[in-house]
Amino acid sequence: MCTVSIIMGSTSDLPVMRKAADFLEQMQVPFEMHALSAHRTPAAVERFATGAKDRGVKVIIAAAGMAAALPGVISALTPLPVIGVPIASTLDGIDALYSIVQMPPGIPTATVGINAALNAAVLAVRILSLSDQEVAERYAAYCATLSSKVEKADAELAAISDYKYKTN
Ligand code: RP5
Repeated sequence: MCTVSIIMGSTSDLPVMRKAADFLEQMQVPFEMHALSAHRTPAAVERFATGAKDRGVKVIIAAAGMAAALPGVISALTPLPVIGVPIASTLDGIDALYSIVQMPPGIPTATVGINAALNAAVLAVRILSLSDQEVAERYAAYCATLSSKVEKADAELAAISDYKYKTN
């Protein structure tokens, strides 16, 4: 059964959205990927969004560029949490960011940074971790690798010794 749906407006979004797929794969979370467009295939978006919960989907990640209506339209059609990823397709992604983030009251869409597909998947995993102990443990192990990375960086900075006034 698929737990996370990754939806994107076009396969031109795929190079960015692979980061979300890669993380879900790493966390061993079943996911599906579909291309749907709020403007080019509105009826298919409605079919997908209204049926997602009954199919067992728990979180939807929706990515789109330009006038990015896709995440908000999906959010309007499902009670599931929807995470929007603004894609830098035009205007450096500012157009997509503004299109996704400013939802009307009552229809929330969580919005990550421009092209921040990894963070969308991490947020999805955090949501799933509330009810899945195995996913929670895999996510905790991932977090530990982030801490180790910064601790290693701190040690490398401490080892720099070619400054007279550097005190650590
Ligand atoms: C959006 O329009 C897509 O999400 C994509 O970011 C952008 C351009 O789509 P293509 O013209 O590359 O299919 O709907």
